[in-house]
Amino acid sequence: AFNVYDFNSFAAIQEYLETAARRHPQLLTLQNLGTSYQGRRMKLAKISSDPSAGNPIIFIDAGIHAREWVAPAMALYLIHRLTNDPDAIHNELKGVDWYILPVVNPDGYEFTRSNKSNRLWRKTRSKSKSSDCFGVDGNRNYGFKWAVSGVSNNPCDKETYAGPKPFSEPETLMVRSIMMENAKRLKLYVSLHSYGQYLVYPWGYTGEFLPKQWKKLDSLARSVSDAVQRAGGKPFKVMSAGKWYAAAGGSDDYAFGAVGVPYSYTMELTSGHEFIFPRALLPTVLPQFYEGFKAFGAGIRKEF
Ligand code: 0X9
Ligand code: ZN
Repeated sequence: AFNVYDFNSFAAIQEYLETAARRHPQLLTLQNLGTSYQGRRMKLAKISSDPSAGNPIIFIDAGIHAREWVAPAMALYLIHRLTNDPDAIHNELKGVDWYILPVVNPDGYEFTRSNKSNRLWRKTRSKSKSSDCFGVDGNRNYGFKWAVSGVSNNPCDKETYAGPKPFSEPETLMVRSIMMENAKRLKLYVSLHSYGQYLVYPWGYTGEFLPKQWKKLDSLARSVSDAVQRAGGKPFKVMSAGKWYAAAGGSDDYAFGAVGVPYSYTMELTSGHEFIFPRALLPTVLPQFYEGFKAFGAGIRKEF
């Protein structure tokens, strides 16, 4: 059964979402997105205290990289807090809608859960047409400056294969649709990952220059990091993604550069544990990270 302080199966996650939507129909609705490559049904959780108000939207996704289990756990914890905290309606949900896609890559996620030797799988599970290999790095598959840096063109590369073309994967296409359908109201996009406790903003495809709005991106990120630190968590390393290392085709650059989302980030929630995040730490770190999301919400509410 689903436990908010555990790494749950995709099936248990789906069941949790259905139950939560039934329990809080005035707050949480699920939008069917279609199916993953292997046929898993994907759902977007929309949390709003006033869906007809046309509020600014914060869109958060997680788990595009299969092995980064703490990311879906955080997305689900966020849903849990936003729908169960009695005061969320007066604070986090006031004037802002939260759209959350907790597992972007469910096929990869289930593959990493299937046995120990698959635990470090990163990519999707689509079959390549030009080879016997499987999977595309979803975070190299988005159609903005696709494949110009930090990618492999080899379908058998286990880490950074960008795919045969932009948006070759049904999973990245779904995220694109969410962004495009909500482009006007979408003010903040955060993609949750797990590596090195970084909070990075565009550009990711190059480290040679920054967007002209970089100071706003930087200062919102610093307010998030400060909030996590105040709650007892480790601070984030804040910079542009490309200053960390240049890699094109990420969802953060797509949201910012192609969709025009004013604030766009990749948030690496490692807390010192990279891919194999100890389950025992979840009750400590998820509430600390949650304070960072409150800071994100406060920043968006203030500006829009
Ligand atoms: O390489 C990635 O996709 C991300 N790091 S991870 O270790 N989780 O794989 C960082 C992505 C940062 N954004 C861009 N480079 N666009
Ligand atoms: Zn990742």
